[in-house]
Amino acid sequence: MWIPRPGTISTSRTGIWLPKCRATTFTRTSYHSDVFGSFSWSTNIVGLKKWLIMPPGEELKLNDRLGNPPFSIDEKMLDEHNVRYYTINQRANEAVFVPSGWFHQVWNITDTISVNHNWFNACNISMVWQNLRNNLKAVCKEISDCQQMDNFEAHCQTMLRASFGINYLDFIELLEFIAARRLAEKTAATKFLLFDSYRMNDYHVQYDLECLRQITRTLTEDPTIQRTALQLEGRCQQLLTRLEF
Ligand SMILES: O=C(O)CCC(=O)C(=O)O
Ligand SMILES: [Fe+2]
Repeated sequence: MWIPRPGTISTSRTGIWLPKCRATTFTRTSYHSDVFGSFSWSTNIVGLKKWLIMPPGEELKLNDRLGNPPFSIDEKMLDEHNVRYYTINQRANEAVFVPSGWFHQVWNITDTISVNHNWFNACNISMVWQNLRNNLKAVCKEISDCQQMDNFEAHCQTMLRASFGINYLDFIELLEFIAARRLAEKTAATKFLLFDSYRMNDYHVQYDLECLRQITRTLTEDPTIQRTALQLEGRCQQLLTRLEF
């Protein structure tokens, strides 16, 4: 169950998992990698969970001939396909960190309550961008028979938002939002308190600004952004100008 925080523009979200469980059939979260290519942590409050988790690239060994991943996995399947993976038995008071792009499946071995949080930041933002690009490619391919229609690219962006959760404009707005905050931290006396008490140090601000510069440069060079009639290139150029002062 996802419980997004209301009223904030955020690069992260928090969920609470309250699964019901019977003695013989374990409830589970089926095989997946996390939304957008985000990081996640998951902490068990009570109960026992079992994880099967694999480093990026290993999941390709399980895809079918059309490149589709299986819905569910088990150890037998992983062994048969020579997948390198880890088994984690997570007890109460233990937390699991899931790096970006690591596919996993999770079983509730007993009744469990756990809290889970997904986020992205300067360390994995390029992964989110790659995922966004790949998902746009997949959408365009899926409706390529409609290429001749008016506003084909705008339709693709609408479908990208519907299937992936964000589209190019949303991504750029997110970068603009974070850039405005980091620039305010750097150039003015504004110091934002994060999580009510944490204040970013100068290195953190500097690092985020450098990553923002790099990713914005990448966006300005992206053929879809240059081509599109959505005026995305202008926005990226403006953002870059602000960042390269
Ligand atoms: O606890 C679960 O059932 C799923 C957790 C998960 O997939 C995650 O934290 O990424
Ligand atoms: Fe997950």
